[in-house]
Amino acid sequence: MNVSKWMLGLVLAALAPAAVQAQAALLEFDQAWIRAAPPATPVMAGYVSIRNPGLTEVSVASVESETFATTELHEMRMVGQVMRMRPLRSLPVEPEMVVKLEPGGLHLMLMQPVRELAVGDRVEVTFVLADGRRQPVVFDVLADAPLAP
Ligand SMILES: [Cu+2]
Repeated sequence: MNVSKWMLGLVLAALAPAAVQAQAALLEFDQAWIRAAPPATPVMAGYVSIRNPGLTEVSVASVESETFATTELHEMRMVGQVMRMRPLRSLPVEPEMVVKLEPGGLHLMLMQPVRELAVGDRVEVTFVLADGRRQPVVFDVLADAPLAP
């Protein structure tokens, strides 16, 4: 074995773990918005379209934001005749799938904003993936849902 082949072997060995990790893609976020609310409203809702461009499932474990005291992922479900919401433990996004957080369904529950938010403001919310990776996403504060692209 000559030196250059030996070097190549070292390089490939070093790359292998990275190649395996690369299978879990980062998520793609689109149409991220928070519904504007009257001043002093204690709870706001955020919506976003989340796409997994990869080949393996990617799961959102939690959401964080410095702009709110508490930030949770919520789902809506019918309990008897009543629509209730409850926190999700995690939000799995299947490969090639889009999960939509939208009014009446999945949403971000954004509690106790630390400052007043008005239409036109932008707020960063970080999505923490199950494997620990963090994806900050900028949300626009809007009066109503943005038009679909
Ligand atoms: Cu909620």
